[in-house]
Amino acid sequence: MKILLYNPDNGITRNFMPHLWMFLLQALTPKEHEVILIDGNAKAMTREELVEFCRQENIGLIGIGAMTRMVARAYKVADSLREAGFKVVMGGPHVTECPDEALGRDGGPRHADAVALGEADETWHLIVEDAANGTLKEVYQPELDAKGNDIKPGLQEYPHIPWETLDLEQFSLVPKFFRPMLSKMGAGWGKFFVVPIETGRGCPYGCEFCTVTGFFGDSIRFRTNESVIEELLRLKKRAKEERGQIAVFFIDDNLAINKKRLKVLLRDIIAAGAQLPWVAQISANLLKDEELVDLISESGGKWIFIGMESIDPENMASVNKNFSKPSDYKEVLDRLAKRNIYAITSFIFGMDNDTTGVAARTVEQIESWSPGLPVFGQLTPFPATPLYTRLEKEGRLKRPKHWLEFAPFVMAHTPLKMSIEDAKEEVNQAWSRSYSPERNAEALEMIKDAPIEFRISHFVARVFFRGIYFPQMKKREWLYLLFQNRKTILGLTKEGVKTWRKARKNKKQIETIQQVNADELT
Ligand code: B12
Ligand code: SF4
Repeated sequence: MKILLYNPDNGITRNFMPHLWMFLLQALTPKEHEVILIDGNAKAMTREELVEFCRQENIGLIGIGAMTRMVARAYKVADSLREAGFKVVMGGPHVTECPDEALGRDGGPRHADAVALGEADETWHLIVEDAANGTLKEVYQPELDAKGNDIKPGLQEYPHIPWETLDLEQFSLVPKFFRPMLSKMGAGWGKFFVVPIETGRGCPYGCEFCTVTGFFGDSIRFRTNESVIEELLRLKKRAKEERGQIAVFFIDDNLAINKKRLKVLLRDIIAAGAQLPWVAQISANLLKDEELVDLISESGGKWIFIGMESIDPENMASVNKNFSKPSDYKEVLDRLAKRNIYAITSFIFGMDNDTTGVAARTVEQIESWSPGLPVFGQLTPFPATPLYTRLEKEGRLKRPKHWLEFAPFVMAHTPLKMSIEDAKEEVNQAWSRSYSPERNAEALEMIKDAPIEFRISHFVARVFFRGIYFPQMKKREWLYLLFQNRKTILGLTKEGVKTWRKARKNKKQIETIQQVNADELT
C-alpha cells in the first residue's frame, strides 16, 4: 500500500524545518508499504492538486498531522480527500485533545476516518495494517496503565531516520537566487537545512498555557546518547559531502530538564567529534550553570530558545511559570553571549496583568540585555490546557473554538486589563521595533567585539526571524529588505573581506615558511 503523510501549511511562513512526526512515522512503517511525505509549508499544493496526486499515486491511506493553529486547514484538506474516497487518519496534539471534533461526534462535520491519540510510535503499525486490510478503526490509542494513563513509548530503541539519503531539497532555507553565489563561500552555503532531532520527551513543569505536560506526560524519557550521536554523525557527513550547512534543532521541550544527563550527552558529542551547529529550547532557570553553558558552547550550541513569556513576575505567577525569574534574564543572556551563544527569547502579551504599553516596556528591557532574537505572540488557550479550563470557568472565552476561525495574532479571550485589539497592536509594535534596520544595526554594535562570523550569523538570523511576522517570499521583498539594511550589510561585508584577505595572507606566509623549511631540509 502507498501511504501519504501530509502536514498542512501554517498560513504564514513557507519554509523552516521539516516536521519530525512525518519522518518518524515513515521510519516506523512496516517495510512492505511505501510512504510519501508532503509538507505544505515547503511544497504548496491546492486541495484539488493533492486529490489528483493521490489518485495518480493510488494512495491507500493518508495521514494528516496538525497543531491547533493549522487544524482548520488540515480539516479542509481531509474533507476534500475523503470526498474523493480516500481514507484519512489524523494525529498530533490537536486531535488528541479534541478527537470528537475530528470524528464529527460533537455535532459538527466529520473530517477523519480515524484518529491516533497521543504518541503514535506504537500504534502506527496497527493503523497501517488495519488500513491495508480494510478494517480501519475509528480510534487508536496507546495501551493504558493501571491508573488509566497512556503507556508512553520508551525512546531507548529509537528508529533509524535515514537523514543521510532523504530528499531534503524542499526544506533548503537558502532562496534559490542566492544559491549559486553562496555555494562558493567557505565550506559552502548553497544549501542550508535545519533538521529536527529529539533526544527526549516530556516536561514536568506544567505551565498553564502549555500542552506538553498533558500530552507527553511529566515523566521524562531519553534516547541513548549513542543513538543521538550516530544521527548527528550521519548529518555531519552529509553536510560535508554536499558542501552545504546542516544545523540541528533539538526539539526536546526543555533540553536541560535533567542537567546531569545533558552534560554527559554534550561531553559525548564533543568526544565523538559530532558537533554541528545546534539550537534548543532550555528554560532560563536551568541556564545558571557555567559548566553547562561551557559545554553547550563546545558542543556546537549557537542559539537557545528561552520561553521568557513576560518581564512581570505577577504574570509569570499567573501562568504557573514562577520557576522562571524575569530578574535573572539579563544575567542568563550575558552568560550565553560571553560564549557567542545568542538567545531566541519568546514573549507573550495579553496576560492578565498586562496593560497597554507592554510592548514598549518589554522591548526597552530586552534592548538593555545582550542582543538575541525576540519573538512575540499573544496568550492562547489551547484545548485541554489548564489555561483553557480556567478561562472557560471564568466565562472569558470569546471564541471557544478559535482554531476553527483562525485569525493570526487575535486573542480568543479578553485579557483583564486591555482589549483584544490592544494586544494585537502591542504584538505588532514589538515585532516592528525589534527588527527595524536601526535595531538590527544597534544589536550588531552591541556585539562588535565578537568574531565577524558570529556577527554575520546573528544578522542573517535576524533577517530570517523577521520573516515570522513579516514573511518575505519574493525576490523583490528580499531585495527591499537588504536595501533597508544596506549600511549594516556594507559594514559586515567590508570587515568580512578584510578578515578573509588577512587570513589568506597569513596562510600564504605559513606555506612559504613551510616551503623554505622543506627546501633547507632537502
Ligand atoms: C518543533 C516545534 C515547533 C517548530 C515548528 C514545527 C516543526 N517544523 O517541527 C517551531 C519552533 C517553528 C514551532 C512553532 C510553533 N509551535 Co511548536 N512545537 C514544536 C515542538 C517543540 C516539537 C514538535 C515535535 O516534533 N515533536 C516530536 C514529535 C515526535 O511529536 P509530535 O509532533 O507530537 O508527533 C507524535 C504524535 O503527536 C503523533 N502524530 C503527530 N502527527 C501525526 C499524524 C498522524 C497521521 C499520526 C497517525 C500521528 C501523528 O505521532 C508522533 C509520534 O508519537 C512541540 C512540542 C513537542 N514536544 O511536541 C511544539 C508544539 C507542537 N508547538 C506548539 C505551538 C503552540 C507552536 C506555535 C503556535 C507557538 C507560537 N505561539 O508561535 C508556533 C506555530 C508554528 C507555525 N507558525 O507553524 C504547541 C502546539 C499545541 C497545539 N495544541 O497545537 C506544542 C505542542 C508546544 C506547546 N508548548 O504546547 N513549533
Ligand atoms: S517549561 Fe516549556 S515545555 Fe515545560 S510546561 Fe513550561 S512551557 Fe511547556
